[in-house]
Amino acid sequence: MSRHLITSAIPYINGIKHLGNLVGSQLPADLFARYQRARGNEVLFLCATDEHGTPAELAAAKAGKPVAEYCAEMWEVQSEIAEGFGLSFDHFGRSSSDQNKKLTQHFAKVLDDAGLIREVSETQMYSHTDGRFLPDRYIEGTCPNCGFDSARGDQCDNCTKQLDPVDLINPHSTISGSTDLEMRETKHLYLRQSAMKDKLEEWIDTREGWPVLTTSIAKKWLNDGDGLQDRGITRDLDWGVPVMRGDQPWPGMEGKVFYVWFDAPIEYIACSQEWVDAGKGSDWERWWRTDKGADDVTYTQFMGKDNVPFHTLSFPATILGSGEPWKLVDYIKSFNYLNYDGGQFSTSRGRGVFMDQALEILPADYWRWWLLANVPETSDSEFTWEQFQSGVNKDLADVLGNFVSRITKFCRSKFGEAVPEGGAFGAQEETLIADLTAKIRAYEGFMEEKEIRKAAQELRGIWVAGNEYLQAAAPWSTFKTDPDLAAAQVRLGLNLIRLYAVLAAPFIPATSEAMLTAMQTDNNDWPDDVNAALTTLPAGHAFTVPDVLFAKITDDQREEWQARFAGVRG
Ligand code: B3M
Ligand code: ZN
Repeated sequence: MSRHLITSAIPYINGIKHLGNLVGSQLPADLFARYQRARGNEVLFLCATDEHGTPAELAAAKAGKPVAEYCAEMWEVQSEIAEGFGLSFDHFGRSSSDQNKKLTQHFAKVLDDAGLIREVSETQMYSHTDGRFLPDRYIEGTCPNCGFDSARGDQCDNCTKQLDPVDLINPHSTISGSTDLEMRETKHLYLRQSAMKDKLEEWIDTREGWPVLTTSIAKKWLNDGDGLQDRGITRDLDWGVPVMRGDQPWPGMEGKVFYVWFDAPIEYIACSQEWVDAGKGSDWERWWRTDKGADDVTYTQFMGKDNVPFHTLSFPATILGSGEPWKLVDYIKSFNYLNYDGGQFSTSRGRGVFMDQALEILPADYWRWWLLANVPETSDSEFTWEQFQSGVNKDLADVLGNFVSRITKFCRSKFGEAVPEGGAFGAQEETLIADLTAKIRAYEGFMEEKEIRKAAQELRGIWVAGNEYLQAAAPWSTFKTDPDLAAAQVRLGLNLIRLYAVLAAPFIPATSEAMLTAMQTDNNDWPDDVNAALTTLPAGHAFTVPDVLFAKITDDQREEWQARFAGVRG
């Protein structure tokens, strides 16, 4: 049994996420967690809301609520939607937790002790109209790197470059729109990433089999211009983790908070403490401290490409720089963007389908399947209603759903609602079993490697193989001449339903449950031996014909949804 620590990038608290966010971190992380659990491994799967910084402050202001209250409410909302999508977090934490505050202040102290923090007196953008400094998202302008005209003060969404507000060309305040800005003196703490460049580079260079997307982004920022830059880790904001040196005040830093990207990844660790404090686990250190048993943990992170610099450079700088035996990530799976119908999904512009809306129109498994099968792994991919309709109708309704319905209904009509007796598997069945064995081993390989599109394709192939067998074996004809053989074929078919439920559970957990319920079994053992797996349900075992597993999406529905989601969210 191996041990897997799995984290998904933690979504900003500022509203309900769209399907592009979902497929870029939480959903693939859930797939991997469910798969590892299904293989009998020990899993700790964590996610949380990212509650600090300008995204939270701006969204709360827009909602006209105190920021703490806004965050508490949105955590409830996000947590409920996550449940709706079957995201199987062991804990869904909050970066504003006390645990995270303490741990963030602790890291600042040990980094300072290690000489990795310096105080910088610098100029920041101050807005006369707003009467305040404008860090990060409070300011927008043109990206000096790529020319994108809505780059934010902390990062360009277009080219992923990490920025400082003063870098922007033609900046304006996002609060008032004012361009009446002045550079004003203020004091901040900087993490001396430059001093850790060689260590980080060596670490990146020795990661084996990492996705090119991950390492290429890391290398780009390691060697950008003058190399890795020091990063300001404090901000002139009210909301956030107060700047403290452990539990001691930090002279000169009164009234300031840590930068959201400093405390957000630390929440991965704090979340495991929240998990324990919520009474769900008993020992977080054996997941995180290599001196307390975490050296045999495999730690995998999932995230969109814009989050990669922070996870390959900034957070490892925190971990390595601390000099303490914290567990470093073993594998970073990163994703490109999912686009929406010829443009970008956009939270700020309300463009695309949001998670709550998706669940209003169809059950989670329809979305899970299509999104994972089309995950933007090697390049950006695109959601169109035509492709969604065709993917769902073909793979889920025609292939999987139809198989289940045909075999259960045929059995009920000829043999009754129990696995039929008599007959033995012949050459045709042996061939199928050999074929399935090869395909299942390939599927396991892709899941292990987190090659999600290939895994989905293999799973689809496994379903197709069952359909082709059924078509060729044709128990409805065999039944007339050799009812014993037909019984064996149907017995195999019913066992295939259980097998499919087990294999597909990481992708479509609710449907998988429905299939096991129909087969009246809770045996979800992984098919290490396919032959044995296909005799799990013995002759005489009762089952029921399930309701239609997947309804086809009609052209009318498609057109209605296309129109409904064409504009911006109101
Ligand atoms: N909240 C960005 C995002 O939601 C950020 C991720 C933090 S991961 C530690 O894409
Ligand atoms: Zn840019």
